[in-house]
Amino acid sequence: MENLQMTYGMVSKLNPTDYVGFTFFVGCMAMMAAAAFFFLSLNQFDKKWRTSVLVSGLITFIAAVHYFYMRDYWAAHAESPTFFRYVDWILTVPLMCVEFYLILKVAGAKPALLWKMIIFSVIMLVTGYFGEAVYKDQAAFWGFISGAAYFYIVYEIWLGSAKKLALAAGGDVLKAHKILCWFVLVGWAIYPIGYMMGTTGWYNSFMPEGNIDVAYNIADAINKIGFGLVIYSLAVKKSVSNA
Ligand SMILES: *C/C=C(C)/C=C/C=C(C)/C=C/C1=C(C)CCCC1(C)C
Repeated sequence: MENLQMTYGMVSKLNPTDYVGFTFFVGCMAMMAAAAFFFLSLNQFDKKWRTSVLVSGLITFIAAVHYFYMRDYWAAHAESPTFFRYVDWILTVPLMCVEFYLILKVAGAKPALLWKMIIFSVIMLVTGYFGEAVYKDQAAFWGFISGAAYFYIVYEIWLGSAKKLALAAGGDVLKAHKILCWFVLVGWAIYPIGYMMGTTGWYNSFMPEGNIDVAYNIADAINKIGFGLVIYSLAVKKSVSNA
């Protein structure tokens, strides 16, 4: 890949056609702005909803810090910052499971549901890391295991016990749950597509080759900030109606 950078002191020079570097830079700013937005909005909510918005702020804040590292790593080495990427995910994806759990708590969600979702998301990420970074020549195999864990999460929230709790809660909670379900089905599906574009496997015959980081960066912006905004607007509605 053509990506020439020279380092002058602390700031690396980015090539004007380095779109990967561009998305890393925009990612830093977007995550940082989103985190500031969520944190600064906290006071306007009822206590019960504050924790949910706080978690949205933590997710985007953790991502912002990792994006600063990933941006620098890319600028310095012109290769995927896979390690930092997965450290970010292993922290933020379980926090997204916490978001699901917190909004369903009003309908009586038990911690067992939370742990089930966290365990499956950790399986999804650890096996994805194996395929992407450790056993690269078995990327298709590890991607398949990871995909199975992903489908279990999709099943759980769309049709399983999480869905039943959302139905029991009804109203704004049910609506927010539905939107979050679409995020997981469509927004999260960008990740396995990026994985297939950037690794070697049977799918290379129909998957266009592409930059894995552009796909992941776009997906992160949609999912982390979008997810947070859904929670934010639920909290706004709930706090206004109780006032
Ligand atoms: C904020 C970060 C998020 C929401 C990350 C989500 C990541 C995934 C849904 C990754 C899924 C993968 C597969 C389903 C198969 C291939 C390997 C992965 C890890 C890219």
